[in-house]
Amino acid sequence: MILNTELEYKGDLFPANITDYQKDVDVLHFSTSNNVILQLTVLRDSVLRFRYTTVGKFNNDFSYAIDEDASRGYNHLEITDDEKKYIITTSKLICHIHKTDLRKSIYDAKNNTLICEDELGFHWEESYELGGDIVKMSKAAQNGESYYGLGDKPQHLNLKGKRFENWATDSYAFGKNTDPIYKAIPFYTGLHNGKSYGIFFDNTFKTFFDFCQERRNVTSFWAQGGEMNYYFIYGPKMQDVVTNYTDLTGTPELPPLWALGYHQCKWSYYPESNVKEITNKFRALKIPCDAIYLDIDYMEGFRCFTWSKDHFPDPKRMVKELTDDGFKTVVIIDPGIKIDNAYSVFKEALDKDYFCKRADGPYMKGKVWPGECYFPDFTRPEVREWWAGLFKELIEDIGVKGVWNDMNEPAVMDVPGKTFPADVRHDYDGNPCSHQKAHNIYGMQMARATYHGLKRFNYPKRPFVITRSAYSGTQRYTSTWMGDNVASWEHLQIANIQAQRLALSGFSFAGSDIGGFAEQPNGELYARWIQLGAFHPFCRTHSSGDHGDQEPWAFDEEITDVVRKFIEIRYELLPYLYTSFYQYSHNNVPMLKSLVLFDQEDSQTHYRTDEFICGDQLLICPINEPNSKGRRMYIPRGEWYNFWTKELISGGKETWVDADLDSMPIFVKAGAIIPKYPIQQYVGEKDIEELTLDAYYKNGKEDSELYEDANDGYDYTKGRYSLKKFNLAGNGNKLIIRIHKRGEYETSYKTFKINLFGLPFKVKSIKVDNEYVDLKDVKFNGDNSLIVPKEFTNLQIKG
Ligand code: MIG
Repeated sequence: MILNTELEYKGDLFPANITDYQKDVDVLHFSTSNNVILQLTVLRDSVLRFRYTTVGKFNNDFSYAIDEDASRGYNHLEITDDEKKYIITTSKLICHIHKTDLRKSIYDAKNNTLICEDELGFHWEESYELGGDIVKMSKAAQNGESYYGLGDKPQHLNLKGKRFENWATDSYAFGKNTDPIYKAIPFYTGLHNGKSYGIFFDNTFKTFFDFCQERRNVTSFWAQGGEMNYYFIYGPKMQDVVTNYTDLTGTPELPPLWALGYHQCKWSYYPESNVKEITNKFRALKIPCDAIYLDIDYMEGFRCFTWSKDHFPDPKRMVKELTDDGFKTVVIIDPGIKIDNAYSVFKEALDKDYFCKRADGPYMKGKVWPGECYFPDFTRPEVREWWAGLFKELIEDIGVKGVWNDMNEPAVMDVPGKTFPADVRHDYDGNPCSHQKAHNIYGMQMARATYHGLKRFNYPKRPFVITRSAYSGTQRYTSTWMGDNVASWEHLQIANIQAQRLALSGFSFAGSDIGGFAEQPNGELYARWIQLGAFHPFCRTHSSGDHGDQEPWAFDEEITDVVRKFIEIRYELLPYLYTSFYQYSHNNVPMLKSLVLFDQEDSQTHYRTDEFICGDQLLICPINEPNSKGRRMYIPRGEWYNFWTKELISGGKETWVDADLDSMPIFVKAGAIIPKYPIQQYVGEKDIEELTLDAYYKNGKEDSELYEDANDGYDYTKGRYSLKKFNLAGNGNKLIIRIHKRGEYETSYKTFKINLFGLPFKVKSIKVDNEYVDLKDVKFNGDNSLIVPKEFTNLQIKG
């Protein structure tokens, strides 16, 4: 078994000297005298792929992670060599490959500074037990280097000094040091000397990453099988590293806008009367909510695609009534299919031979909620197709709008390892393999099949899927949550870190179980958690049944008011969040930005964890401790307005910020134009008759964006969207706002209400598109707000 640590284990093998070099356009092959081949592909000027074999021949090249639409192409490629090395030069990078041992060094092409260098480089250990190799890579750590990424790890944002394992694991009530948990996202970014690069180790076996834990100056990563196959992505801006990784592994299409609303969940709301009681209460208390979830108890004996006749006698009617009240119904679907010959889903899969099998032929039998189950092999295209088809009734007929995939690590009860044994067979899309290789992508392939089912049967509306397990690239199909967290203050911090970490690992559409899944929060903790969750791309309260109620009104009235207030802020900010989603979906930009991602040149940001930017102009910092009246936080460089008091503050320093229970530290970047909807109880409740723009004066320039479309459906792909770019420029006693519009979508509203904050002068004149406006004609109130037609292109305000 793997004992690897580099120092402990002495059985490592290494590449020998290069004996042959071949080039086929942008794919280079370097072969050594001991049968190692390095295949180097130049994907982009800043993206190189390194792939190794130790047997002189590569296996079929196949990846679930890489998006088929990933960009490719470079401006420049030149290959030369000297006595010691090959030199590959693109417009961004220079890569040296040493002739004696295949080790590599990568430099920034602009100034020849070292970015990343092999220490031992590629090496391997023969795996007599499993077959093949344990493939390893080690790199020299640079001075002051920091590391970020790896998906859902609950530890400090900066991974330096730690070692991690990637093996999707059901982790009820995990803690800060639990590793691994539900997801396997083998991507990280390194940052040193102001420059950032990323490494995506696209290997689905159990992988390990060591960030200077074993040896102070070395980082390494290795896998229990498969190929050493990784992508090197250069920034130097971390944001470019993340967007390039996200481009490589893909982004989701836009979700329906309601999916960015507030969701209420519980294990479990049943029977129907209980569901109605909850949804009615939301409306009665005027707490906005768009989605209600049904956990496993809605089914008949936990059989997927069935309904409990006792608890939900007429699901179609119920779902319709919920829909009429603005609630979208989301139901859970697990991978385990109950062994029951009278159950059609089971029978069909058995007849068609769709279930996973053990190495010697028997089916993979495991106990989950329904009792003994078999499990579909989602790595087989026909099985995914069949699975997608199973959603017809649920979606098309009954009207369910979203599906929640749980237990897809896959989790199995009462067995060692809590998952399939290693010998289970998978098709792996025509590359048959054992569970060792398929484990980490099993959940992803389930969510993918679910997504295709929803997309088909919900058409022309957009699908909504949420998954617990994921591998790199899963974000193309589904949103995600962090699994079974705990109602504790520490877990509030963990949720904050996980959401940021997932965003910088390409997976923005994520949120925690607000309030905690296990145990019971008090009202204060719940309120503080809603405050954070309101600024996460996915916003849902969820909790397990055995620990009491966890609805916005489950505490006292003061708490209910705080919860309502923050959910209302989220609903006002929907156009801002949707624009941010558009920037993610379209430009690969993460929806949350840790401070290090926002300003990597400021070394103060490298070890910050609490503060983050939501979208690109709101600075958020949750209150993580009980009995707080505020907290100290770091304000990044630049000018920021306090969201509540509109007071202007210069960043680059730590400061105390007041935040009683009904508040939290929120700042707006100076110059920002923040679009706002009126408060609605659910998306689409109101026709938007006027869009509010909160414009924050800046002495200088700032750009903002507003993306809009029909909020559902696919018309936007045919040009029916509206993308407005705002340029705000302030200069002494003058403020100019310009708009450039793209796209053919006509918004329902005719006017903007512009709220001006921070104006350093008293308004004397206003010009809209070069026409002076009579100050009496524009509704220029004492509160510095004015109403202008949405078609305006140039607004000039003078003091
Ligand atoms: O073994 O479906 O993480 O969100 O409520 C527990 C019941 C199974 C685990 C999920 C949780 C869900 C629960 N599930």
